[in-house]
Amino acid sequence: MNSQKLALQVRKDVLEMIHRSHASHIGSAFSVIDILAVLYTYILKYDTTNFKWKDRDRLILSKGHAGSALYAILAEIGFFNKSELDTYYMNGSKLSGHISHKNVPGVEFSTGSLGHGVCVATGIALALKKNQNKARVFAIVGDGETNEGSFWETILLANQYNLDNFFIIIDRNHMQAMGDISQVLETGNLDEKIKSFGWNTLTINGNDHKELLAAFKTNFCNCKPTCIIANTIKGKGVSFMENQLLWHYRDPQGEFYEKAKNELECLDNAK
Ligand SMILES: Cc1ncc(C[n+]2csc(CCOP(=O)(O)OP(=O)(O)O)c2C)c(N)n1
Repeated sequence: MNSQKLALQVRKDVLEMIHRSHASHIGSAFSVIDILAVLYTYILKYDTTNFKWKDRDRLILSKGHAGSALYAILAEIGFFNKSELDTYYMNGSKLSGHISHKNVPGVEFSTGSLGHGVCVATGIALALKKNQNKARVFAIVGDGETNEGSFWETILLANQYNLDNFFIIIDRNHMQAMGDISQVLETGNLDEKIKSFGWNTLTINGNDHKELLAAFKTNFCNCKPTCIIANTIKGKGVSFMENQLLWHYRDPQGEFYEKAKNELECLDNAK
């Protein structure tokens, strides 16, 4: 399956998961799906039959509230049975609302408390380097998440240790839970700021698969970590959810669910 097809299928899966369970964060999940689809289709080294393969690339979804997107990708590519997705956010399910690695093959680390996952990812990248393991580490953070002080500690540390095996992707949809980033806590020019800490930086359209692929394949050859600032649209893929804060928490029911489902079907038929 190519990354476009995977992304569309995952949007459909996530819509069903969140509709069924009355969970939140559909806008956050739709924002990051293209990034995940390109990574899992073309970039990451993994083995679905041996999740703990020591040379695998590691992906940590630091914005763990968008876990539905990662669960759906992992099921689609065969880490576990797709029927598990039906249990998402239900009592007794392994698939909790904020992502969990407990008994879920393919998930490296449980996240949800913003600013934590990216720090753990830094530690893993440092350990891999010390062990001369060539695997790479990818951490996906939200732009609201960059408000956390721990994010900036990571930016300092990864530069100091020349973690050229470490990649941060900022899902920059310009919104967080309570409003626009500019109104809650402005982050300013992330590209310039992070570059000034010694990192390689790239700013791209994070919903465009070609741009994502080119960014992931860029080789800077300078022993420095890389941050990709991926400009995205929160709620991407469903017209009435795009850039609408309401869909950070609201779950699609009734006519909203039907309309979202139809729009995704139309996208499928247009291919
Ligand atoms: C430490 C911490 N504080 C607050 C929250 C509550 N919270 C959940 S999602 C969210 C907004 C995150 O915004 P962003 O990182 O931009 O991700 P987006 O959903 O926009 O993709 C907040 C504040 C949290 N999960 N963790």
